[in-house]
Amino acid sequence: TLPVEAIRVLADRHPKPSSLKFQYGTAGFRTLGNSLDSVMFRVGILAGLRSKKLDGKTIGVMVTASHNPEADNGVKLVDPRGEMLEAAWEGHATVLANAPSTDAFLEALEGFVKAAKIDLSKPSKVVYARDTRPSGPALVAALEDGFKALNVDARNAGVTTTPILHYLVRSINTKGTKDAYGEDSEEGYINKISTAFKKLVAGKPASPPLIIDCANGVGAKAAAEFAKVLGDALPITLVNTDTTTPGVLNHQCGADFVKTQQKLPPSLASHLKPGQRACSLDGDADRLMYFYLDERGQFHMLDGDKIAALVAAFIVELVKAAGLEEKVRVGIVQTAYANGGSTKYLTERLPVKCVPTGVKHLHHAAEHYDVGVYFEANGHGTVLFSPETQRILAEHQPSTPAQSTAITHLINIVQVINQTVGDALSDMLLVEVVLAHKSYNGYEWDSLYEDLPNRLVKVVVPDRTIFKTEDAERRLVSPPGLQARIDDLVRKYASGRAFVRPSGTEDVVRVYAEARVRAQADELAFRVAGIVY
Ligand code: NG1
Ligand code: ZN
Repeated sequence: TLPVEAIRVLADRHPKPSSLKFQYGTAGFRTLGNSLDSVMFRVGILAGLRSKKLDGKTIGVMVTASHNPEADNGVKLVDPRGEMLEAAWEGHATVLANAPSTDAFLEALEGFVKAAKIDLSKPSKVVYARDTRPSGPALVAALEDGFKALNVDARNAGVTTTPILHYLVRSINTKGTKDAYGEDSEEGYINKISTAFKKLVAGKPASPPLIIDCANGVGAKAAAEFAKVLGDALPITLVNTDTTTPGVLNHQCGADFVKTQQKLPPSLASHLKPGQRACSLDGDADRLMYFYLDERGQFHMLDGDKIAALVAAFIVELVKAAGLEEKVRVGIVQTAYANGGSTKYLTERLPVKCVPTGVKHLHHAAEHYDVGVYFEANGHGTVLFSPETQRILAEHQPSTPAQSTAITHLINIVQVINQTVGDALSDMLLVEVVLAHKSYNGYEWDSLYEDLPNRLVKVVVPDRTIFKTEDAERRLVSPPGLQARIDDLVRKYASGRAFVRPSGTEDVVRVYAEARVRAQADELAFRVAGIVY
C-alpha cells in the first residue's frame, strides 16, 4: 500500500496554490518558477510510481524551462530509453498536479495506483537534474521531498543539460546489456561523443574556430568540457557563459533569440568575422541554431531545417558509398514550421513526413525509418538509427576499401549522435563532421536551398482551446469558417503559406506565414493574425 502518512506529512509542506491550474504539455509542466513547488513534490511521487510500473527501471526527471525567460521553470519526466514520457501518463500527471488539497491528492493517487495496476512492492529508481535557473535549487528540494515520501532510490545528476540527463537515463537502464548505450556519467557522455568525433575528422584540415553562444545557460559547462577534450580537433570559442548573473539567461542570446529575431545576438558582434560560422544553444542545450556573416557583414541563419538537409544528404551519401542503399532507407520528419524551401528540397530527394509540433510526434515518426532524421525548424532534433540498421552496420562485410571507410564513418556517426533526444552539442559536432567532410563553409551549406521569407507571430486570444487543427496542424477545423478565410488570404500571395495553431507551451495562438518576398510574408502573417483575434 501507499505510505499515506509519510506522503501526507510532506504533501502538507507543498500545498497547491488554489488559483492555479497546471497542465503537463509538450514540454512537461512549465510556468513561473515560483509557482511550481507543489507540482515538483507531486512529480517526485509520480516519477517513483512510473519506475515501479516499469519494474524498477530508472526514470529521469529534468527541471528546466529551456529557452523560456529566466523566471520560468518546469519539469518533465524521461522514460527508460531516454525518451519523452508516454503520452497516457501526461494526463495522469495533470490530474495529480491539480488535486486541490492533500486529501484530494492522496485520493487521486490511490485511485491512480489502482487503475494503473501499479505494484507498490516494486523498487523505484530515478535520476534527476536541473538547469542553472535561480529557482532550481528550491524546486529540486520539493522534488526530493516527493522522492522521500515514496522512498524512491534517487540519484542526483546535479546541474546539467537536458540531453545529458536523457543520455544518463538510457545508459543506466542499458548498463551491462548488449544495448549498452554508454558509461552513465557526464564524463562518459563527453568521451563517447568526442572520441567518435575525433575519428571522423582525423586528417581533415583544421577549420577556423567555431563560436558557441551558450545562452548563459547550462550548456556552457558541457561546451567547455568538449572544448578541452577536443583540443585541435575542433577549435572552439565560447561566448555567453555567465550562469550566475541574474537576468542574463536566454536574454538577447541563445537559439530561441536567433530563431525568432532572425538576427545576430548583440554580444556576438565583436566576435564574429565575415565568413566565420557560429552557433547558439538554448537554455538547456537541446536546441541548436547556426549562422554566419557574409562578406558584406549580412547575417544568415542556418536553422533546424538546414541542419536536417545537411545531415540527411551526408548520411545518404555514406549509405550509398557503403553499398547499403537497398537495405537502409533514410527518411525525414518535419513539422508545419519547416520552411517551404526545405520541404521542397527534401521531398525531391527523400521520403518526408509532416507531423504535429512536439518532439514525441517527431521522434515516433522517425522510428519508422531505418535512419530517421528529425528536426524542428527551431533547432531541436536528432537522427535515429533503427536497431536493425545498427546491426547491419556492425555485421556488413564491405567489398571495397571505399565501402569499408563509409561503414566506419557511419558507425562513428551513430556514436556522435545522441539518439535519445535533440542535443545541441552532439548535433553541433555532427554538423562539424559534415562541414569538414564536404569542405563547406557557412555560405556553401546555406546554398543547398533557399529559405522562403517567413514570419511567426503570437496572438493572445480569450480562449485558445477553441482552436482545433487537422492535417498535422496545417489546417483549422475550429472555429468554424476561419480556415476558409485564411485560405482566401493565402491565395493572394506568391508562394504563400500560412497556418494557425494553439501553442502547447504558452497561452497564445501562433500564426506562421511565408511568401516569396519578405514584406509579403510579414503582411500575410499580420493579416492572418488580424482575423484570428
Ligand atoms: P508550442 O508552444 O506548442 O508552439 C514550442 C515550439 C515547439 C517545441 C515546444 C517544446 C515553435 C513554433 N514551437 O511549442 O517546436 O519546441 O515549444 O519546447 O517553435
Ligand atoms: Zn531547450
